[in-house]
Amino acid sequence: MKPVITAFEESPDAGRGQARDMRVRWALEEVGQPYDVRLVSFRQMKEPAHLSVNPFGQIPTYEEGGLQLFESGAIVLHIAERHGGLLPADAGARARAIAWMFAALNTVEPPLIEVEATELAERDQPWYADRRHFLEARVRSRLDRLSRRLGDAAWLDGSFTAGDLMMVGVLFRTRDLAFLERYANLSAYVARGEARPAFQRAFAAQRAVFMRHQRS
Ligand code: GTB
Repeated sequence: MKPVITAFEESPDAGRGQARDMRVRWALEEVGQPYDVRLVSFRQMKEPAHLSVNPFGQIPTYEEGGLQLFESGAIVLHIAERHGGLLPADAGARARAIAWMFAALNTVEPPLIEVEATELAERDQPWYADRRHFLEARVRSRLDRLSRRLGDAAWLDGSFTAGDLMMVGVLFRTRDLAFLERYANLSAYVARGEARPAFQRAFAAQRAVFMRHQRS
């Protein structure tokens, strides 16, 4: 049975792969699992049918048979556990890969989101410059540590895992914020992720939604 995921009918990112369905698409492409996409409008996301799958009224969601999931991290972990290729067979390495998924979502992504949010919602406030400075310092402290840990390695812990997929998925979104420029190894790491054929297919698929919408 093909899983069905949800994505924005009209993504505000104009097909740049910034919305979180991108990481779910990428995971499905990595494991070779075909999927369908149900596009939802902002109005539909807040209606009972969608809220019954994601109580916060957001995308992405994932449905497969009787299973309904929300949260991109939980969805990617589910995909990685059900298919080969994204989690190592060794129990310790598997646990570490999952730890990197949590690190991406719980330690690296939040300060980045805060920077995006303040830029969007608070830039006219008199205290904006101070707040931005504070938040940028938090992002840099996370990226400094991540950069030091990655060093010259290709991936975070040996071969490519769901931990790298999530970390690249988070860092990929920061390009507009120009944080990666000062970390050559993190820039190369993200570029390695983006060069993967599965990433390319996922990116093309989400972009096709935007292009179709442009034409209609
Ligand atoms: N923790 C959840 C997860 O990981 O799945 C967060 C899900 C989430 O933030 N979903 C967003 C959403 O549905 C889309 S991805 N927002 C609608 C709402 O809350 O009403 C966040 C996002 C949105 C838009 C852009 N963009 O335009 O560049 C980038 C990222």
